[in-house]
Amino acid sequence: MPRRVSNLMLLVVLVLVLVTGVGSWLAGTPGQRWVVVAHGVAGLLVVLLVRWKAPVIGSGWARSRRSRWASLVLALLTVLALLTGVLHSTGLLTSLAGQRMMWWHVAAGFVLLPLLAWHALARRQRPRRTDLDRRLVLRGGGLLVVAAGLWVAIEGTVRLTRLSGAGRRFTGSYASALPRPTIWLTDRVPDVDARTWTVTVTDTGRARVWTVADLLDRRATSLRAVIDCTSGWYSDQEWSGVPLSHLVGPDLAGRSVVVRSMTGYSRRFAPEEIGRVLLAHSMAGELLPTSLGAPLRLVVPGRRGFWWVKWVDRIEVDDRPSWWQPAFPLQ
Ligand SMILES: Nc1nc2c(c(=O)[nH]1)N[C@H]1C(S)=C(S)[C@@H](COP(=O)(O)O)O[C@H]1N2
Ligand SMILES: [Mo]
Repeated sequence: MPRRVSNLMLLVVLVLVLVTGVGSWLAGTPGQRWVVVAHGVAGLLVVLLVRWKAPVIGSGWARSRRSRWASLVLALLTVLALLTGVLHSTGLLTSLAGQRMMWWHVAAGFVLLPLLAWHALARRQRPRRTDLDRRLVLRGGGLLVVAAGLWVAIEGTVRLTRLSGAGRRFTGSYASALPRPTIWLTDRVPDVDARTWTVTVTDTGRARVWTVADLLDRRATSLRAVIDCTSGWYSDQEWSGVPLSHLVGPDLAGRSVVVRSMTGYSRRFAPEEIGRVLLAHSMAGELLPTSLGAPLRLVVPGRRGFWWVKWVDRIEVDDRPSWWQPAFPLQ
């Protein structure tokens, strides 16, 4: 393969890795499993492309440009991301220096991102129209088949040898007996006093204020649901509380519902989703501890953990569409 072509192919695959990696955080139902599988296969494609990249790295290094050190760091971070990905998914090693393997994997991915952008610009390769010929399509297809085969072989080996990776959920997460108190980014556990806590529900100018006692007095609805954090764990629990549909609506057509934490953290939901969302006060028959969102937190079956807003104190119905929010929380 000409160097230009293998360089470009590697760039395309790396972009695919990053897109499916972030996409894996959105996978909440088994039907979205393919994103997580695609991430694994794309990662293995990177490994296969090393064969063509190695001579490029060799001659680049020999040119002794000062920026070669930045490229070296990029290479090391790529190796770290690949290694931590394999260690996490096989279960060979699930934590390192007090952090879960998934944490290292995500950290490597994020630090790598700006370096990759710089490298791709500084060592720009101009694609030629003739690059995309039959040979390239065949070669690309062949590599994809080999990568998929490797993925199946690794997954099969993990199951046959009963490595702990075999017990992972379709999202790649590991079971945890209890949910792990988790902060998305920079949020903080607030001071909570359930006796004075209120939830204000507003809908087109009208507001209704509920105390925790009001909500505890209502007959609780219970359901089993899995909370599955993007940091790589999940926990299957019985949650009890008040269905969100008892507090808002019913005429929500064309509108959406924002659920806010006392901390400012929030998520917006489409009307058709509200039916399965619970405003929970209890887990496994006990009132929630503060770290897990007391006095009231959301339970959103089929959605990843970052949708399960903790310390809820405001619920607002407005006319904005449900996609009117960043794809991920910012705090
Ligand atoms: N207010 C608030 N709610 C939040 C978060 C947060 O940082 N702030 N973290 C989210 C994330 S990333 C997850 S995985 C779950 C974790 O719930 P737990 O701490 O009960 O395990 O809460 C979600 N709700
Ligand atoms: Mo999370």
